[in-house]
Amino acid sequence: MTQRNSFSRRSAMFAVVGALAFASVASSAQAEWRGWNIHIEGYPNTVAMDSMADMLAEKSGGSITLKMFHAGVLGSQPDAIEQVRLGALEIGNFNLGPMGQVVPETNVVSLPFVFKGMEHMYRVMDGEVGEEIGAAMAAKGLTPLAWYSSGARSFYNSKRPITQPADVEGMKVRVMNNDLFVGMIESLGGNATPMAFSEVFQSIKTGVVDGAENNWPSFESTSHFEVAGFYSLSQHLIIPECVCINTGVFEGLSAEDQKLVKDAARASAEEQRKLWDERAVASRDKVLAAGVKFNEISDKAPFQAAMQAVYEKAYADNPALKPLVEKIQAVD
Ligand code: BDP
Repeated sequence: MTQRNSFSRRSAMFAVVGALAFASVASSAQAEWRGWNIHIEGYPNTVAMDSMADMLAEKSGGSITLKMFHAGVLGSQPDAIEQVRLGALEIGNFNLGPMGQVVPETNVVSLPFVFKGMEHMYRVMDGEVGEEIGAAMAAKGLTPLAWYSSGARSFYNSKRPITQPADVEGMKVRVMNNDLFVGMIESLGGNATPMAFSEVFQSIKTGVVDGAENNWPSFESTSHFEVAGFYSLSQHLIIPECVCINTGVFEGLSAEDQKLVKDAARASAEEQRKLWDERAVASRDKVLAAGVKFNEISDKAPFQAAMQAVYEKAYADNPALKPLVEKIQAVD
């Protein structure tokens, strides 16, 4: 499905989901929430979201229940972001990458090489900048309850190892739905195709695209490694993920329930970050054992230099991003 089709389908859907959202708010004090998650059983996010659902039921004595729908069965990520925003779904585990189209401030974490590493990203998101980004999200209907990890994304493809920007030239690369990522690939001389996560395997297999970029766990859990045998450790993006709740739903809760829900999300994030570290190693081991050709990139400076254009365009589109980047850089 092209992005354009998915957008027009989406507008038709909104009329319906808007009515449903109203009906669910109007119904009763018993909250029965539905949650969206893109990942399969056993993936750190899936396990952690299920834990959150268990905690909610237990701590609320059954007055708040969360039914999780995994593996993207309720739709693509851009659609699900809209559904939570409008209240047709209450909760979602979202990557902040595609959220940039809806909440421009979140684009700051999608800027290539903006974080110094995973620990830096945690410190930034758990601090003042995380609060600021969170406030912008909440104002658009997506209140973040906790931040999950999504590791570092690197390039993989079916053609050749990537060691320098010239290796990306002419390559057809799938990206998440955000213009910023299109610019990122174009700055390296490649051709970017925004596409739903669920379509990537088939698209690499049939040559619609040559490759994509993702962290070890997603490269493995989707079986992309079976059709893209070169993984090059560019680590160009470290994008956090949220557990987000519809702002209206959250604000409709008592202060006590808001705390209960936040606590459950934060406990699930602690679990997710721990599971993440384990899964990253296990996934890497699994794909390497399956024969994936892996290379480190000793000199990332040429990639970073090529990203200047991405920063300049991002600042021109949204001047608010520059002070945010400076705040991120000021965090140790
Ligand atoms: C994974 C993220 C997921 C994204 C996916 C993608 O966890 O939210 O949808 O990448 O590339 O790492 O679409």
